[in-house]
Amino acid sequence: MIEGLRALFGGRILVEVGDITDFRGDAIVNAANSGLLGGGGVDGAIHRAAGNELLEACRRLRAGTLREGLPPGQAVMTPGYALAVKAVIHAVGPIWMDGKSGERKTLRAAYENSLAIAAEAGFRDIAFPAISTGVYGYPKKLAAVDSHAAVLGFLSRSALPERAHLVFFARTDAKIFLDALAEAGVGPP
Ligand code: AR6
Repeated sequence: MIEGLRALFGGRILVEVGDITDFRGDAIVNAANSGLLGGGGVDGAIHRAAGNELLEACRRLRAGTLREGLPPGQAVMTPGYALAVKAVIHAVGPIWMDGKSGERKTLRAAYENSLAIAAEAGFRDIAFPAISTGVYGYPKKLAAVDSHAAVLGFLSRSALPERAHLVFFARTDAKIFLDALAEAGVGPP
């Protein structure tokens, strides 16, 4: 079950808590790595819930158009297979180094390129995990400001997707997100 916590930007950005593999809508975004062949965290959960066909689809991408893998900041779509969504949009976030290695630009690109794929596909509801804030070590408060800016910017320019659902696995992470926006003065208190 995914629980709604807060609606921002007239209900087009929704802050939610739960397991993203439970999402019902058009697509979920995967916080993947460049290899695209699965991993831990949300990537592992998505592959487990989607079934082996997802891994096979990723293998085909690697054997075809993505022989070198998917560079950080980019995104690619596969079907959702056993998930309750039409598609999985695999996005590669930055590995946090020192904050001076283009991480912020790369994180924004990962969100924007995912949204562009969703818009092109005509999707209305798309769910994101907090890309790069797990194993990849991106500071959560900074990720809040950067991901929100990217999503808000894109939705301001595009009617699709209608809604971006930001799904946090931990309630404490959703709170960090909302507090960071309030602190930065970019969201409601
Ligand atoms: N639903 C929603 N969010 C989740 C779920 C879930 N089921 N499981 C974890 N999260 P991470 P990254 C949250 O580490 O930092 C993988 O091995 C988690 O609490 O999954 O982008 C990939 O293969 C955290 O807030 O992704 C890559 O190698 C967020 O998802 C690497 O990790 C992201 O944590 C990517 O690292």
